[in-house]
Amino acid sequence: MTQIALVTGITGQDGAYLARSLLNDGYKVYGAARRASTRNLWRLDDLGIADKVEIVYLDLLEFTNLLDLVRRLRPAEIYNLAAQSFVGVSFEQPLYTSEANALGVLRLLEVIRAVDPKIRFYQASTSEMFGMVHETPQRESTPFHPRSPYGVAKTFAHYATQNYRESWNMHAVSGILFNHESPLRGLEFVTRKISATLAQVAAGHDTVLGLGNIDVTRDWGFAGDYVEAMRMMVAANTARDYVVATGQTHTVREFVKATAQALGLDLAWEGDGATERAVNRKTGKPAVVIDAKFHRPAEVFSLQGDPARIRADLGWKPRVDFAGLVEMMAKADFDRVKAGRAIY
Ligand code: NDP
Ligand code: GDR
Repeated sequence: MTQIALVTGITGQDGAYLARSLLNDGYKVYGAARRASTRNLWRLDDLGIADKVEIVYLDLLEFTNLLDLVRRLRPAEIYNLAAQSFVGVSFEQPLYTSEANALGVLRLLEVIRAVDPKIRFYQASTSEMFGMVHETPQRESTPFHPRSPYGVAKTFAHYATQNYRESWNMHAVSGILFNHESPLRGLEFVTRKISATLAQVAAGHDTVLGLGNIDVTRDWGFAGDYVEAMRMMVAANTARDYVVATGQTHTVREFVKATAQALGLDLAWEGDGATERAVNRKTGKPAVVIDAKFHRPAEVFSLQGDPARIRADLGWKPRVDFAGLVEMMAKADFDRVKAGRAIY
């Protein structure tokens, strides 16, 4: 019998990679999207699966909408990837962020409890819950200390998922995923902003990359690897939460330098703090500057995950390392710029 999966956040980065993985294994995939005024399936187009995913309308704020959908589709698995996922914007829209990222998850859990508690549920938890970290590396037992309305809302959702698992015996699991990136990453996130902007500089465009705090460190992996971890957690015999990370950490500055190198850009760094910048030696023009508007009211300075538990229990490990990720993203954006294709 064909397995049915419902993937919320299908128009996002992870939705596209997860849908492709499920389709490859013969699943019927319903992709849940909010109604938009323009078609926003470019990621599914990029992976060549737009006509294979059946799009349904869903908004995490609409309880009846969720209830009707789950009743009608009766999926065996629900992956909740939908969220207001940009940390920076969550400081400007804390209430909306909480409606979607916290209460939206509770709505889904209630719907599953009412329709069929046997439906397996995946919640997209995040390393942002560790925030101001209490130990390094961070593992499943590390205390949470979120630093943004986004992190606070995701922490509520994480505990709600755990509570439904314990109260109603549901196979409801959270993946505590560290940052994962790809050529399909949204342009406002720092890695993609770097690869897309420096690709334009390398192609001779008159563009400058403005960044906030470039001393912060992140544990960056490849999104295609991380959606496999989601599936393993949903398929596991025991419902358990896992940290998903590479265990390696780099600064934003290192990401910039590695991307420049991958693109053959020769940058000369000068100044420090707010005046630090990198000049393109070929043109003599600044290619990277510090712009205070990208600083956050509270920052998560450093993240490094310990994926030992998921490796031991489920055999998951990342296949793409930092250098491979940087090269993949730089090349994809350079090819897009050279071909005059949309950057999105
Ligand atoms: P994206 O921002 O690329 O995608 C988010 C998706 O959620 C989009 O499809 C968006 O739709 C949808 N969405 C937003 N608000 C609503 C709503 N109210 N109702 C229904 N859908 C909504 O995120 P990613 O793919 O990168 O991340 C997937 C999930 O994983 C998110 O929950 C994110 O918070 C979490 N996460 C991501 C990590 C990462 O490094 N990528 C790490 C840890 C957790 P639209 O296109 O209409 O905006
Ligand atoms: P993050 O990702 O906040 O970790 O959340 P993002 O790429 O936005 O920021 C990473 C770090 O880089 C610093 N930074 C900048 N960030 C952006 N976006 N733009 C800049 O110009 C810039 N300059 C410096 C940030 O301050 C931050 O420290 C992502 C999202 O996918 C979340 O949904 C997810 O939960 C976490 O990763 C894990």
